[in-house]
Amino acid sequence: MASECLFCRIATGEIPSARVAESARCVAFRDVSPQAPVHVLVIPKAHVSSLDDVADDSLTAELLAMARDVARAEGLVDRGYRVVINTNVEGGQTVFHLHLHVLGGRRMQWPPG
Ligand code: DGP
Repeated sequence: MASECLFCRIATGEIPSARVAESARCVAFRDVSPQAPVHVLVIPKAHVSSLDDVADDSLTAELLAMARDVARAEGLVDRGYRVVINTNVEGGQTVFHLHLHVLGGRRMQWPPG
């Protein structure tokens, strides 16, 4: 764990969050600044800075499966939803601990801003 990393501290529970799912390696919690009626973040518990830093792609698959399961549990599947991974500065990443955004409950726009 990187002790100064916000999402590492959320993963351990040191910083509170509204958790919606958890597995041995991953956790999902509601975004503090929701951009849609449903906005959940899925993260690895271990520190990984960005998608480009994943060393084990079984973790990538587990994160994506948890995002799918969260979308199902939140009732988003029939209407549709979006999963986003902002990566590094031009990708819009502001917290440098890998996270998948699960967004739903409104019509999404394309292209993204
Ligand atoms: P990104 O821009 O892709 O790095 O997204 C970072 C997200 O993290 C952003 O949507 C807001 C969210 N966020 C930042 N700080 C906190 C926090 O302390 N708690 C929670 N639940 N979410 C946070």
